[in-house]
Parts: sequence; structure tokens; C-alpha cells
Amino acid sequence: MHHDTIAAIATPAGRGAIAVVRLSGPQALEVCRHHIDRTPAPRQACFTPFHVGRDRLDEVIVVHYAAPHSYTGEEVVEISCHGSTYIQQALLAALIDDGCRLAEPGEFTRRAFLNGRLNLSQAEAVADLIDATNRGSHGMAMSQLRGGYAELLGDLRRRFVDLTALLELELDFSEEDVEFADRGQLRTLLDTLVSRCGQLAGSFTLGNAIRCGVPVAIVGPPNAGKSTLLNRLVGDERAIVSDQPGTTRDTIEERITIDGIGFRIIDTAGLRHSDEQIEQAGIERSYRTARNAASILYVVDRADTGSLPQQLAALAHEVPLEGKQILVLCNKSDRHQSVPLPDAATLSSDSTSPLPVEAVLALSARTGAGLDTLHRLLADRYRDGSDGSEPIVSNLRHYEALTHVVDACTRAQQALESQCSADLVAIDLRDALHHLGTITGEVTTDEVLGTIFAKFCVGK
Ligand SMILES: Nc1nc2c(ncn2[C@@H]2O[C@H](COP(=O)(O)OP(=O)(O)OP(=O)(O)O)[C@@H](O)[C@H]2O)c(=O)[nH]1
Ligand SMILES: [Mg+2]
Repeated sequence: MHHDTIAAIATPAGRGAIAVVRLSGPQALEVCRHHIDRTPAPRQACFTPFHVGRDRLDEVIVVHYAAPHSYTGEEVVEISCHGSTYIQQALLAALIDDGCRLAEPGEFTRRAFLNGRLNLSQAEAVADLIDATNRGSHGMAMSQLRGGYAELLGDLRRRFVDLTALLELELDFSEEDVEFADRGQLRTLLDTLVSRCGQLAGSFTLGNAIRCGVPVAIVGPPNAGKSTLLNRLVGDERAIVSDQPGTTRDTIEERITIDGIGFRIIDTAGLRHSDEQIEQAGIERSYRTARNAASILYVVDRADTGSLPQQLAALAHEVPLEGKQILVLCNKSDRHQSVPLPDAATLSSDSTSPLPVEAVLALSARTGAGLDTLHRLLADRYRDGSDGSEPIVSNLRHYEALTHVVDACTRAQQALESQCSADLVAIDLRDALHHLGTITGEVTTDEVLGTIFAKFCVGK
């Protein structure tokens, strides 16, 4: 428990209808009592004047959460005042004058973690929840806050701790050739860890995309209508459109939300052979954008699909396409409706390298025809990860820890297979345990906590 009492304005900076000032620590109620006429009963809203010296500063609502039944596990008081910037600052200054300390970013949540009210993964979920800008990122943060995969990992870790302890006990009896840790159980647990942690680590690409906005690259030959499509998707004349091939020279990025999922749509320079230096640099950026994208919208003129297999093969040569969603959009369909569409399966199988074309769509970026289907295909691809039904990892720290767990467990499996001595196996088990513990916070350092909580808002 901390001995000092912290205070902060928990609502956004600036003027508003109401502002909330929060206090946490042993003196929270006492400090507040100096300024109000009544002692609030725990968990009941208490309407009272708030005085600073002889002056009545405001009429406020005070709620007291008695320890340990509060967010931080300490005495907590929340004061809702009128949201004038003067009142907020004067109220906070009065609390600081009375001996409170200004809270650091995330210090309330840090205390909640240190007092066992949340595990570390849940504390991180609080920050993600505050950062959520759409249903997808919100769904993932809520699932992590409810416990998510951290509970499962905590459970596996506890079973693992017992077996590791038994294995280490064998080291004390190394002369006597005894086996306390059941090797069968240990193998099963290692298998489970490798598969569950591997699965979770594998979900990171999707999780990170949903959290930060799924990167979608619009690529294809010049003049196909890529910039027109970007403008149509964002509903604004964002990119310059012209009938001159090579209009777009640089990447242009815009954010949109489809069915609650955030996407980053990136228009690129048309792909063609060029000796011109600036255009070449632009095309290299197009490839880079495609490499980093989760979905690629390959736009072609519907009247010009004859060389599509060669074009896609050329793209595959520059960009590893495996695992990406590839949608081929035959644009300008308003003008070329009678031209037959190429078949997705044939396009995929024609090529020597893997070309996972999910669908070929008829589109008119000019009229918007076909856009509904495009929206649906994009949203369907990422919906599973965003509804909270599947455990998805969106946190880089967790992803790295999970990768270490898989590596350490795989080494331990190999050591067991080759009948290595218990002390060698134990080293790998300890390593796996350490990394598992860093996710939920059973193992942590001040430095790690500092980095995590520094990203929080003050007052949270
Ligand atoms: N009829 C018709 N014309 C279109 C459609 N989409 C784009 N165009 C026209 O095609 C021309 C090229 O469009 P852009 O959007 O600039 O093409 P781009 O692929 O971005 O071209 P670059 O930037 O040069 O690579 C413009 O004259 C557009 O008006 C469409 O759906 N139907
Ligand atoms: Mg363009």
C-alpha cells in the first residue's frame, strides 16, 4: 500500500459540462472533508458545497469508495464539479495544498495493479479501452479486460510452476536417480503451451491490424481508377484523379470504418516499368505499402484484364502474398459491363507462385456500383477478430513474450526427447515460466511498469 495520496483531473483538459477530480490514498477522504460540509457515506452520491478557505468554490457531488472496494484498492474519492477550467484548477490546487501529490500518468491503474485489483494484462486493456475508436478495437480491449487469454495463461502457468518445482527437486537428489516430475504430464503440458501460445502469437498480426486500423493497399496499373476508388471509399476528393497515367506519385492514406472495424486505406502509384526516377521511387513505395498491407485491392480496368495473370505474378515477385487478402477489382464496369470477369480460382492456379485471390469483383469507382460487396468482403475478413469471441493478441509486449514461451517450451521438449539431464530441462522451463509471468504481471520490473503506465492518461 502507498502512504501518499494522489490527485488528478480525470476528465479531458479544457472546459466541459462537468469535470471529475479523483483522489486515491490513505488521506483521500480526510483531505476532501476539509472542503465540504458533510461526510459522504461510502458509495453514495453526496451533494455539497466545496469551499476553498472561506470561499465557496462550487457545488459538487462527492462519492467515496472505501478501501479495499475501490478501483485502486485504496481510499478513493471522486469529486464531480462544474467543468470550468478555473474551478477544476482551483479545486485541484486546494487538494495539493492539503498534502496530496499530483498523480503521474496511469498511476491510479498502476496502484490498482500493485494492490491486486487487476492483473497486468487487464491494466493494459484499460489503456486500450480508452484508446478504442471503433467497435473492433473496443471489442478486443473489453475481452482482455474481462480476463481474456491471461486467465488461461495464468492457469497453465500455475500447473507449470508445480511441475518445474518437482523437476528442480530432483536436482537435490541427483545422486539417487529419482523422478518426482511425471515426464508424461510435463510433455502434455509443454504440448498444450506450445500450441496455445503459438495460436495466440499467430493472432497478433490480425489483433494489431484491428487495434491500429487494418492496412489496405490499393495497387494496380496506372489509370485503372485506384485514386477514384480511394476517394469513393472515404467519401471525399482526397486524391487527384486524371486520365493521365502516372498521376499518383506518392502514397495517400485515409482512415475509414466499415461495420465497426477501422481500416487504413492507402492509395499508391500505378505499377509499370518506368525510367523516370521520381516515378520509380513512387512505385517502390507502392510495393512497400503492399508488403505491409493485410488486404490488397488490385485494381484493373475491366477492359484490360488480358495480362492480369502476368501482372499478379509480377506483384507476387515483389510482395510475399501468402496470408494476405487479395481482391481483384475490375473497375470501370459502368463502361465495360459486357466484358467477362476473370475467374478467381483460375487466376490463383495459373501462377507458379502462391496467389491467394479471394474474389474477383466488378466495380465502378465512378458510380459506386460493387462497393457494397467490397465493404462486405473486407469486413467479413476481420470481423471474427473484433467481436471478442476469439482470444486475439493485440499487444506487442504479449506477442513477444508468447514467442519466447513457444521457443523455450520447444527447447524443453527437445531436451526431454534427447533424455537430457533434469537441470538442462529446468533451465528452459524457468525461461518459459518467466515469460508467461510477464504477461499477467507475476514477473515484472519497475522499468516494464514504467513503460506501460507512461502511455496512460493522467487521472486513469
Ligand atoms: N468510366 C469510369 N471511369 C473511371 C472509373 N474510375 C476511374 N475512372 C477514370 O479513370 C481515369 C483514371 O483514374 P484515377 O483514379 O486517376 O486512376 P489511378 O489508377 O489512380 O491512376 P494513376 O494514379 O495514374 O496510377 C480518370 O479519368 C477517372 O475519371 C470508373 O469506375 N468508371
Ligand atoms: Mg492515382
